[in-house]
Amino acid sequence: MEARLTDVVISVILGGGAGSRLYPLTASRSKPAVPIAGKYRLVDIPISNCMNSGIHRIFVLTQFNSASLNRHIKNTYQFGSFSKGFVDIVAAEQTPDINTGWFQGTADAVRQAARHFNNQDYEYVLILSGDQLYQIDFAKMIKAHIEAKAEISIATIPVNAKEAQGFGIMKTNEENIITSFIEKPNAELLPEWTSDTGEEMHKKGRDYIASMGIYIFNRDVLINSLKHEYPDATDFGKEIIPHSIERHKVISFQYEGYWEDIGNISSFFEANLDLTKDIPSIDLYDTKQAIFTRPRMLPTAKINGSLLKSAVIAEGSIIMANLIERSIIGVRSRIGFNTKIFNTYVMGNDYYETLERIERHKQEGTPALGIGDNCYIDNAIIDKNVYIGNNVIIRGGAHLEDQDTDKYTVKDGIIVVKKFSVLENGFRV
Ligand code: ADQ
Ligand code: ADP
Repeated sequence: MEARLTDVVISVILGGGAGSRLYPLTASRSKPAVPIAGKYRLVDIPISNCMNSGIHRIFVLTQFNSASLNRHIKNTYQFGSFSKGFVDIVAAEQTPDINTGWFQGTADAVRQAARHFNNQDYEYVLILSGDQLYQIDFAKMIKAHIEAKAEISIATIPVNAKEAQGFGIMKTNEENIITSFIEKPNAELLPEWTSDTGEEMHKKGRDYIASMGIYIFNRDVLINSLKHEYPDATDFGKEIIPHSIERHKVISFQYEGYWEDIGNISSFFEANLDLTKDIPSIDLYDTKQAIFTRPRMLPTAKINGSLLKSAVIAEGSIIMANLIERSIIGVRSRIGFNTKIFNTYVMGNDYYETLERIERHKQEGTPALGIGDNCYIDNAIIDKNVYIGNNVIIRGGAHLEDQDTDKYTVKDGIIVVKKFSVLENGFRV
């Protein structure tokens, strides 16, 4: 099955629209390049799921093609000359013949990218979101799609009423054929959209069948829909899927494992901190469903006199801190003496400073790369390459209002320190 899958399926990953929901993490990088879990990037999740499912031809659609995303993809996903595998980045572009501008929405993005992928030999397209955390075997979904002789399949998950308002919600018949679909129904409409999701799900209040934004399309159905049937449709959830229910055989592939949409700061933060649990919802230690990333050849982490509780520490870190609790410390982090860190995702650094440079910072009283001495950090995301001095206090929480300054942003009580920010000695939020 594995060898065949990659011959008949190509995968298209929706790498992000305007990226405003993850601002400021997307201020200077495209969404697929946003770091997660101490050493990975967002795009590693859907790509790894494809690889583990035997799908090796992958297109990543992004609004801008940053140098770091390119380098990451090029240096991570290499296929031998005997493989047809590749991971290609397709950026929104303006060409002289078609005045494309930015991708308008998910369907528009795939329509424009079709000229890059449609010269491939394939029968099915797997369309994936770039901002979800899960480990799914797509081979099973494709098998179900083929066996049901479906034209479109949608991966679905039971959700509760509150969540249902943020998703595409559907009804199915006994053959799992989707009979109706509504994108993000408001509270008044909800009662009409409950389904029998089984006793176990019903007990948890998960009575709605939600689209995970993961689709399989037969080749001709996709190209026809985008080019001929709905040439002006910009979105799958709002337009293509609801219209297709009437014309095509669209089936639901129900999934009940861990799946988390991490499209905004608060869900991104929680999903990262979930990894500090004894048994996290996503298993990064399961080699059968490994999440891949760029091998960096970094030295080991070095820790001196710190108390670590539920801490995830990435390679290349140098830690003198007093206490780190329920936090993720990313690659090449440097954390000074007597510092305490709680409920925080420190993304780490892209480089080290030399000992001479660090000495000069000391003499000049300027912060060095990393986090200094005697700091207190709680409820925060510290983006890469920040220079945090000594005696700095960053205390997030419900008491803070949403705000955006040149050095940090507050969203839902979480303080996000921006990439390359310098927080001088004694700085307080
Ligand atoms: P949303 O997640 O709200 O709902 P959308 O904002 O369209 O849908 O994003 C889907 C994915 O595509 C995201 O990863 C996003 O970053 C990316 N994306 C958006 N615009 C893009 C563009 N122009 N170019 C490239 N990528 C882009 C969708 C479905 C719902 C379903 C949820 C599940 O519409 O029916 O329930 O996903 O999360
Ligand atoms: P990683 O995958 O380890 O996070 P990348 O290789 O994608 O890192 O990014 C490293 C980035 O850091 C590159 O853009 C590189 O140019 C940049 N970089 C390396 N050294 C320095 C430095 N001394 N100052 C500023 N940027 C640097």
